Amino acid sequence: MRIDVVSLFPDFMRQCAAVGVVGRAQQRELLQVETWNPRDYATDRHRSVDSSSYGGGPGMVMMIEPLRTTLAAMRAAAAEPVHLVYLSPQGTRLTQGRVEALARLPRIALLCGRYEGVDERLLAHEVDEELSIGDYVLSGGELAAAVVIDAVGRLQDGALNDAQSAEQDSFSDGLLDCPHYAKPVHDALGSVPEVLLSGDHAAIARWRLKQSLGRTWLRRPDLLSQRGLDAPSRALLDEFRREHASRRPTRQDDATG
Ligand code: 4FM
Repeated sequence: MRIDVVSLFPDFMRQCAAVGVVGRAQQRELLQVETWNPRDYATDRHRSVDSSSYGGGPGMVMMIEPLRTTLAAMRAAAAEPVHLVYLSPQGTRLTQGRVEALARLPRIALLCGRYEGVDERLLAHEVDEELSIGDYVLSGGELAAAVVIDAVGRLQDGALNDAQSAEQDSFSDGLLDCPHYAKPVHDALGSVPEVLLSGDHAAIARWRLKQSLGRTWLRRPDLLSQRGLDAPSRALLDEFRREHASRRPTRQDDATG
């Protein structure tokens, strides 16, 4: 898959995409990230990409012309149509489902805004989809684009090894992830749950699903109502609830009740 990023901070975007699983996916040629800087397509002697906002007010707005020229150059370097995503708090919330759909496309482009916004006419004519990574305000679209590159890049075939496989992810089945434990078995902070040491793979899978159901119920009940539960999962969650009601309180109860 190829991802083209239109940004005034191309070095930052390349560095974001160069680390960890996604960096390795690029080395293995499963993913290609290219950057386009609108500043390079500005035509006046100051290489301006922004101007003041009609209607008044303090902020600057990214102008149509440098962006249109940049996007034309980007699209001219593509054999196929390119699905252009604009990142902003006004977009549809990004979900793992949307990430999975984007990951199946051969090519997407991410448009990163700066200043107070991008000229609405450019957005209306060029953008296929507006996405938000969450209800908070960043100073530009770059970090949101980096989130998309990471989430989409790690799903490319061969990017994850067996241990990391995407089937194990939170949300892959609409539930939160179960707890994980590393060495040592016994510590002053507590012991690893015994079932995880039992070698009984069926019992371990059952425990993990129960924990996933229980945590989703405690922390993200909205996800459970979306998903609905089959009879075995409902029974497991009931078991979790009974154990949860009779457990000793923990620090996290301050936050989650
Ligand atoms: C976006 C600042 C465009 C300026 C932003 C411009 C964001 C988010 C975000 C900031 N993007 N999810 N939340 N962008 O805050 O995606 Cl011109």
